[in-house]
Amino acid sequence: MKTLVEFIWEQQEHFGNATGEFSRLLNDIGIAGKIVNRDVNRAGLSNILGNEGTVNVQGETQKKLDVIANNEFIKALRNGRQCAAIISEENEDVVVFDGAIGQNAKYIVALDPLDGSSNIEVNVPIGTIFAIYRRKQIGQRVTLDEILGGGIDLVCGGYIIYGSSTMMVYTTGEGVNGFTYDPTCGIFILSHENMKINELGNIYSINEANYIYFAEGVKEYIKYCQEDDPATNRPYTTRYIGSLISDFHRNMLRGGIYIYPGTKKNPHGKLRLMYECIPVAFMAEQAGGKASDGFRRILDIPIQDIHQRTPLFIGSKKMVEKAESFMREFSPEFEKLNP
Ligand code: AHM
Ligand code: MG
Repeated sequence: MKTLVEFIWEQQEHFGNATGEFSRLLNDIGIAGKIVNRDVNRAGLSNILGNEGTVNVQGETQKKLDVIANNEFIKALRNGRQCAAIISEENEDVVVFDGAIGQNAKYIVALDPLDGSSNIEVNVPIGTIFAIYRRKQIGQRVTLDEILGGGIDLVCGGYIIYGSSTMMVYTTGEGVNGFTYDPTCGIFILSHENMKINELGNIYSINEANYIYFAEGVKEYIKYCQEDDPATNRPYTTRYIGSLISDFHRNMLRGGIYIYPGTKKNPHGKLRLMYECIPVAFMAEQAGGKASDGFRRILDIPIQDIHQRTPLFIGSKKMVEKAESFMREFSPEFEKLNP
């Protein structure tokens, strides 16, 4: 039995000259995750369901739990002192920590503290998604120019899923590992080692209510998924939870594709690049899967805005490649709609 903390420290020893700062940072994320897990689990008993009465930078209604989760992560990362700044779905601007931490800490964390929050009241799995970026230069207070001007490198992508069990899953570029939370002793334990996505699955996940707005390429791919062809295991089956982490986690374990496409009205789709798409793309690739905007790797998209959106096609490699081939054939004009 290996705990998350043991695993993090072992990895650090493996990489030799590490100082322990990154390990502490990951550990802080695990601690915040445990606190949010407690809040999510008891939400119906502590009067923290429902709307906060405010909207976030995206113009979306904030749930009380969105705000609570955001505060818990900011608090844990500030106390941990390894993170110079936070980019959050719930904050319009970069949250730069005061004093020496905002200047000298090596890492910046981008996160969606509680993704899929429209599912909170109905007891459907929700999650925290995070990406950790390493600053190329320290000694100066973090600025927006540093972030958008290529001053940071992605070093970790992960999520915590608050589901029938709570899990933390992450990659630092050496495979993907999953840890299940044991609430009886309050620790995350390694349960899913070196996770891999099947090359080809038979589940597709997309919000088909938006069908009329979809690009021809997406419509054609959906038709392809629904065709009868036993040789390729079609028709596939459809599952859509409406909580990216839940849909992605299922596809990690079973194979499949998740699509949140752009439409003519919203060519960039809905999901945010820095703290939703990049972390899951990093994990998908590390698990042998693929993540694209329909034409190019998510991880190759330049970051131009901290709240930038992008279409997302993610999951089993062959399924994503097939969807891309439909986009190229039927909707080539969409390639130019994203920078
Ligand atoms: P959120 O960050 O406001 O919760 O939005 C992101 C979520 C994803 O988790 C989910 O896959 C998607 O939005 C669902 O959107 P829709 O309701 O349009 O299908
Ligand atoms: Mg969210």
